[in-house]
Amino acid sequence: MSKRSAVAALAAGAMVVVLTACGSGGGGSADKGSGGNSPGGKLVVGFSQVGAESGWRTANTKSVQESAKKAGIELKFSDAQQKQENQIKAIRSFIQQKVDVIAFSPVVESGWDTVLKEAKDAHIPVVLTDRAVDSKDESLYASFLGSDFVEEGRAAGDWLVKEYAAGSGEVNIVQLEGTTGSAPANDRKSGFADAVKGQPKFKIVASQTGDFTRAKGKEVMQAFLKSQPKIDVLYAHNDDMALGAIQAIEEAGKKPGTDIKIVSVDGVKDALTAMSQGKINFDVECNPLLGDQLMDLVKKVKAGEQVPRRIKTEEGTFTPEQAAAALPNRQY
Ligand code: GYE
Repeated sequence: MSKRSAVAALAAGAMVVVLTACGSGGGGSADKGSGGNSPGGKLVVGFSQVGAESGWRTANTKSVQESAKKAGIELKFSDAQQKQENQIKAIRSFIQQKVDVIAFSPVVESGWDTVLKEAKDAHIPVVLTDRAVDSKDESLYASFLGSDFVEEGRAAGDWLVKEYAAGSGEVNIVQLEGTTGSAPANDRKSGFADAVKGQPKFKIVASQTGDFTRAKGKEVMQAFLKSQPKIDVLYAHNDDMALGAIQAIEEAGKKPGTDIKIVSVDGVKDALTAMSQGKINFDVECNPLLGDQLMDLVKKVKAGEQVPRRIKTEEGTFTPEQAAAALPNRQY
């Protein structure tokens, strides 16, 4: 599936490279045993997912589950509902069950050292996927597979700089931030700030978290519209918040994409549809289809093979024309 989406995006003129490595072996029934190299030699992986907060996340979960099945890996899946304490509990339970490998997407960057040390002491390797941790001790995890969120933020900012080229007046920006303390919120914010810094005409007049959800994106945008007399641009850290904000803007009698320009991140189908209707002006792609690469990584880690510390997903960007061209083949 990742290959197909890459082809679609390439056809649309966006630069998308998905490094895919398919696992082998058939699917099969789940092993309810105490885990760890279950009978039949099936690899058991404990996977702690952030939640189901966005279209990106839903696509990511589906990709991981389908790829595990395809690779003949038993996946113990746990949804943390955007709470770190739930992820810590899930990881402890995976340790108890003696899974072969633990994979997880950390909801926030800080506060993982203790539980990761517990996994290390139990000799269970950990692979990070999608989001990073800020642990200084690199021996606490084997590898990190995911996007470069700083680059994504920078791409959003670079677009803005081009859009408002020399001569244009003051540009008031409101920012919808992702989950507080999460790697994509921290990095998309800093990458964007970096791209517009040194150009005083760009003013971030309000910035608040919308927790990566549509409902919160709408709510916070409503508040921005009330408190800010002039908003030129909305920068949303993900598409779901942008889509919620679009509703708020329309309900306030304004035209999204025209009265307020919108730049967002993810590139999910609903956002590409909104783009083709002129409601989002620029979207930076973040690829959720990490399943095949993750399963390949997990197998290598379990086999004791050398793996890269950091595996980056390469991504592109969408203009409205590119979005319209990519839409018919978009999988998520
Ligand atoms: O952009 C957002 C999701 O971590 C890259 O999490 C992911 C982000 C994604 O909720 O939609």
